[in-house]
Amino acid sequence: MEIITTHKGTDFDALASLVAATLIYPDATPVLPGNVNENLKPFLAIHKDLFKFAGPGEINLDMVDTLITVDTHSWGRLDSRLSALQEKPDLEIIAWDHHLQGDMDVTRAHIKETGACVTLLIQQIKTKRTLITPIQATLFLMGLYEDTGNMTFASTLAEDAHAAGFLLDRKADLNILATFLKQAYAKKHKDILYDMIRKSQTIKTGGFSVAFSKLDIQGRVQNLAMVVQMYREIMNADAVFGIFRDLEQDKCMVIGRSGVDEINISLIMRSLGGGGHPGAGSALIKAANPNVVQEMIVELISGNQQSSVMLSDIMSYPVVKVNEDTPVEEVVMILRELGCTGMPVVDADDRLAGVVSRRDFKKIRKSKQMTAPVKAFMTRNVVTISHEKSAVEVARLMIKHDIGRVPVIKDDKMIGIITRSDVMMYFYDMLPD
Ligand SMILES: [Mn+2]
Repeated sequence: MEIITTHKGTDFDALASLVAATLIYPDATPVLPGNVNENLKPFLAIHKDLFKFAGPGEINLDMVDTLITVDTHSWGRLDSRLSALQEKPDLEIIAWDHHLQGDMDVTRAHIKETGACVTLLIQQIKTKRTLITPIQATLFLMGLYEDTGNMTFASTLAEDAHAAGFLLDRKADLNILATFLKQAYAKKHKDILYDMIRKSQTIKTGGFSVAFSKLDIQGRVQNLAMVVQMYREIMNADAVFGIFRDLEQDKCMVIGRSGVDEINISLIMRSLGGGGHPGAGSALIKAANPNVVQEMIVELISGNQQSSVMLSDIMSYPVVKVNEDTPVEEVVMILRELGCTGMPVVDADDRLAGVVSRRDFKKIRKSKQMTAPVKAFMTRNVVTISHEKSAVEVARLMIKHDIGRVPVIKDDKMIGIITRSDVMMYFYDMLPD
């Protein structure tokens, strides 16, 4: 006998993957865990007859020879009534998962870090040309939207968007989708969100703004991750962390979201004993003080920054510069030869005195001004940046001052210059090795 199951606290991605797997393995029995996510209940209440799920208690485990698991491949995340399967030595395990971590001894793995797990199954359905109904397409799209935050989470891949396009082609109903996905926000979530904003604290680290909110919560609150996602959108920070302390159980739930590559939530959460994706993840820490948890995260982020790219790695050097006494006509010639629009000007001690660009020479009216020293025409208030700063900070300076060239300063000396194309190369990951 073959069974398909997914993780407890089943969310839309897990449910969608479970149903999608029944199309790929028509002979297998889908087993829905006893404990499902709160926002799934109204959907299941209406659609129950459509999907013939078995309960974990109804399965005779002695008969099971193949376990197909979706959206998880960790024994601890399955309904505990299935845990005896762990003892079966010749159990065949097929896993479809978008989490890389898992402790199952998998026979056949379909594991890839996509935004939603259901994407992996949809790809298979697409290849096999399996027919799907509009209702199935709607459910699959709900899973896809929920796990990718409507395609906005950094973990979203092109594959997820292709899968969404396929489902819309198969008549997924966006009205139904909006109805059921919206239910995720109950009054409790709204209260938590308000509380998070009220207690929010933004910290600057490594050129990034990171918002933290620490709250005490009572009992189990489902869908905290979506609240944290809304919190990120409102705070407009590069990364956010919600630290939720359950006083009764003496544990902290940490949920993180990041919109920048440099802050990898998966790495941070793994250091805290949890897991996730680069853009989203969580960890459950026993007997922890929320302030200490926050300090740990700040330390992990600043640690990450050190290993990331420094300005000195992306800047252009050596810098072509001129002395402030150089005649204008000579500077004009140098600029023309190099094909650049401007360059830095230094004093006799090789300290940055200003910058000059072709624009500055528009002020020239008389021909004898061409022999005047360049210092008469250069711009003296130069925006510079310290060599320890990040690429994000230099990009912000360029936007703020509308400049395309920022000298990099170390110990009072100019060691290089950052241009727009240097920054572009960095952001689009085109750095030479
Ligand atoms: Mn998932």
